[in-house]
Amino acid sequence: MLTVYGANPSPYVRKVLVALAEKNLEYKLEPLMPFNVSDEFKKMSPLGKIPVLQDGDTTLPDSSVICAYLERKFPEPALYPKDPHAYGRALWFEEYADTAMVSVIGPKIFAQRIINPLIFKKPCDEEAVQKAIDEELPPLFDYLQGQLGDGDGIVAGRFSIADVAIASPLVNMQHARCSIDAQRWPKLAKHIAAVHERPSFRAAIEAERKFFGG
Ligand SMILES: N[C@@H](CCC(=O)N[C@@H](CS)C(=O)NCC(=O)O)C(=O)O
Repeated sequence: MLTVYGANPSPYVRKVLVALAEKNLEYKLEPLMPFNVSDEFKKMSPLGKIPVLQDGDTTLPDSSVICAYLERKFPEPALYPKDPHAYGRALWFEEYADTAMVSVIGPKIFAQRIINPLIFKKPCDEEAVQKAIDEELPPLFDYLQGQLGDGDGIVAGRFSIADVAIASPLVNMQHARCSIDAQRWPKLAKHIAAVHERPSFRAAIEAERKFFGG
């Protein structure tokens, strides 16, 4: 049995759960919040971060590492393009989402509006949130919209890990009552809505409603 350690609303945990679902793999989610983690957990995840995957004797932290491992061990259905050019681009979009997108949407929007009040009982700095929405999101979305062609995915028109990674933090953005302005970024809004409609994302989002008590 594959076991994932983590919390549903993490964009990185969600990326792994969606990849598992896309590959029709069964798994168990061991709930773990990444605050004041135990020394025991740090043996699995030396940086103290979630997600971690356990597969028999194999224990791996980091969502990108886990997704690459799953692809190698369970190649079909493929989440990474075979063609070297497309493969490189898929890795680039995964990195773009994990770093540039999460660094704005995670701490500056989702943590402010949801995690602070819900978990830390701290108020949201709405001015800082609005500044991130007005100044930091638009260049990220401009770039993605410019990269989208036709088809089901941002890379070579086929759904891939790139779409999973990009769409994942955008779920956090929605939880934080912020959506992609479809007038300004119509192609991106349409693409993300379609990705979020996939059974893999729907199941993840449904599990998160339970996490938030919805
Ligand atoms: N590169 C890592 C990042 C994981 C990460 O930063 N996870 C956050 C939760 S969303 C975490 O565990 N933060 C706790 C910490 O930084 O101590 C991945 O892709 O899995």
